[in-house]
Amino acid sequence: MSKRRKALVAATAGLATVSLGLSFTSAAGAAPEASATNPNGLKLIKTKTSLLGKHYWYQQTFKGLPVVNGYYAKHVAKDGSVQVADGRDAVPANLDVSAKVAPASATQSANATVTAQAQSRSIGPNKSLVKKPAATSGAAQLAVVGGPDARLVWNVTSRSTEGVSQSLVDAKTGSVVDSKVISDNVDGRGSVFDPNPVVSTKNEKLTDMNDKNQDALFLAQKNVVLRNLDGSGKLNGSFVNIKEGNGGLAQNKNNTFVYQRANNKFEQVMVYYQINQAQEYIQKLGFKDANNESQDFSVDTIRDDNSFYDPSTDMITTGDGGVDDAEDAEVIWHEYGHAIQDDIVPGYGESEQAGAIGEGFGDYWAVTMSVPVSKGFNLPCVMDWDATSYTTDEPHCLRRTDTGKTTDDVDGEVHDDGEIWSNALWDIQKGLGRTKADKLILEATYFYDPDTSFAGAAQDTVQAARLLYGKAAAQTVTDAFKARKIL
Ligand SMILES: [Ca+2]
Ligand SMILES: [Ca+2]
Ligand SMILES: [Ca+2]
Ligand SMILES: [Ca+2]
Ligand SMILES: [Zn+2]
Repeated sequence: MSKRRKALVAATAGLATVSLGLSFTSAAGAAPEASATNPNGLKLIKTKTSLLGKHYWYQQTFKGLPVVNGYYAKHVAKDGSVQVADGRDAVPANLDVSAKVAPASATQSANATVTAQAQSRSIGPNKSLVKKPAATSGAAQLAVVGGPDARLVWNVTSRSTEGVSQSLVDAKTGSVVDSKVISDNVDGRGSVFDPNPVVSTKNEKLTDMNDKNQDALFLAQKNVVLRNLDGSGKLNGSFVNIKEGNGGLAQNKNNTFVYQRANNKFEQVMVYYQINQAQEYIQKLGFKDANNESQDFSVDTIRDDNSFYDPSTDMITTGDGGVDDAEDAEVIWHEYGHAIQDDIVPGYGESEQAGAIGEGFGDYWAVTMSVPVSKGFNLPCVMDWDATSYTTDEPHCLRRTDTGKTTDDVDGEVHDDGEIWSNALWDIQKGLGRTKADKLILEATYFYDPDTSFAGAAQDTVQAARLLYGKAAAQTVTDAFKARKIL
């Protein structure tokens, strides 16, 4: 999070016509700790100590109200010499500080502005279909704006999909005079499994032990940078919003989120990190509108050994049955696969085969996301860690992308039949490499019908391969689908 700084303003600016409400009561350079030496209307808000001295930061106030962005700092060197940075804005001495507009209505106007701005900047052809960014009210605070347009305002902090916004609402007229996003995308720190402890330690013997901390699992954790956070101190950012979490939301004002797996907040960090990885990868492939939004998550909030994507609320929920689902990135990525498809094809999955393609794509997406971090270990095995709770065979896999199933094996259950589809996609990756495969598979998705069939979606995929990479690539894709008896 960066604080906006303005250029230093000369203390005498505008003094001819307006009063700063200041009177220096003693010579500059006197002991700064004594408030009597400072101009009136300053409130000490922070004292910092550096190698060379002390730094006193003051908020400018007017009739007891903060002056927006008005600051005053005193830097006192070890030898006692004082440097002043005066960022105060002039305020007319007769400015009336009684509000005419109620804080609730100021908040409402501010939120409407923030929502409209976020909406106008959101990307994608379906933006009218996606959920509106919701600005939620913070506390409105009465404040004063100085300078040539001095006025009394309500200072409203709102949150939207763009992060944290500050709006200034004229407290006399109710008009929004300024609204801007004040949070930056910041990096935080976290600790995760990547993709899961079975794969990263190549150990099929690990067990859940009812979510207990274990040395072997602690050693499987990896320190990572959490990118694109909005700086609010929560796991909320450009591509992920941890909206609900069992036991409360992870929060840290320094954006440091290091937990062990017995702490439910560990799963929240997993979701944040692994979804951000996925969306960054998608954008690197060139797709700027494949679920390019802050995807909502509800983490560990159901007791089932299950996770799901709910298209009606555009929310992914992960359960904590067996191994907490969100301790395995492949569960997270599988569900994100559904969110990607639902974002690209409104109403996706309206037929059994479309549903199977959805499951197969989710599994494939989990596997392809695992490729760079799995060092080749059991790549086609889906959810190696989560599956330790309910499988005895090693390797532990919920499903695989190399079962060899064909359409002869269709049984009408979407997850089972998804293995036919995921096997084809995996073969495409083996034939063309990860980047080309993922690019053409995502590209093809834009052409899917909501009720598409294996054959229909396969034809879209062949076509995407041909247009992106030519005849030979299209043939590789065709062969992959023929091997599954899809084409
Ligand atoms: Ca856990
Ligand atoms: Ca979404
Ligand atoms: Ca589980
Ligand atoms: Ca795996
Ligand atoms: Zn699924």
